[in-house]
Amino acid sequence: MFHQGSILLTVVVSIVASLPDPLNLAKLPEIPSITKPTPLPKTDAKIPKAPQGILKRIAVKVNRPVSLQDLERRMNRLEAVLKLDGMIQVVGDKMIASSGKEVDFAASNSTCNYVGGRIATPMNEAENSAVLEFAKKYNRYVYLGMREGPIPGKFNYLNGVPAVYTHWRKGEPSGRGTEGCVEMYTDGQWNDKACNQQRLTVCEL
Ligand SMILES: [Ca+2]
Repeated sequence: MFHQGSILLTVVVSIVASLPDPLNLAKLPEIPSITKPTPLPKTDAKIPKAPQGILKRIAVKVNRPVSLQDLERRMNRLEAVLKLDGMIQVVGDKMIASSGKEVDFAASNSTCNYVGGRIATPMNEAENSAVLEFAKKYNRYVYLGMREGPIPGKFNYLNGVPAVYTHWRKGEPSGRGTEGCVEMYTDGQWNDKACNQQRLTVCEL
């Protein structure tokens, strides 16, 4: 029995050995040895020196020199995105924006100064409308960049110059020296008001 099995095994092994190699293993090419990749050329080397750091940083990013026109185009696109989202209002050369926070007049003014602007100070109807957009968006009153001067009921810009444009609600200003700040209602009209209330911060930049 063992003898017959041994013969059978030998026959099977012989047949398998005589079959063609289905994978053609003997002819597979040698696996090339792994070598370090060729380093990419340094992009900095192709870019001429930019006049300012910001231009250079963008140039490296887009891999070509950047002109002031390119920079302006990029900024216009950013501005458009912010407008689209209602994050900013642009009127004339002013950009109006809000922190969305309610604080008193001093804190509101400080916040605006901190970001390089000042508390919103509408100088005409268009600017008033731009500030109003934020009053409506947040449904909150807004302090404006004016204070009552030495004459009761007469309001000045923060540099002391008398306000040239006003949009008082009928009967305002009413404080006669007791309401030193100006707030905008959610219909765009103004009211003189104490400076320690919590009002929406809206800045112009
Ligand atoms: Ca009042």
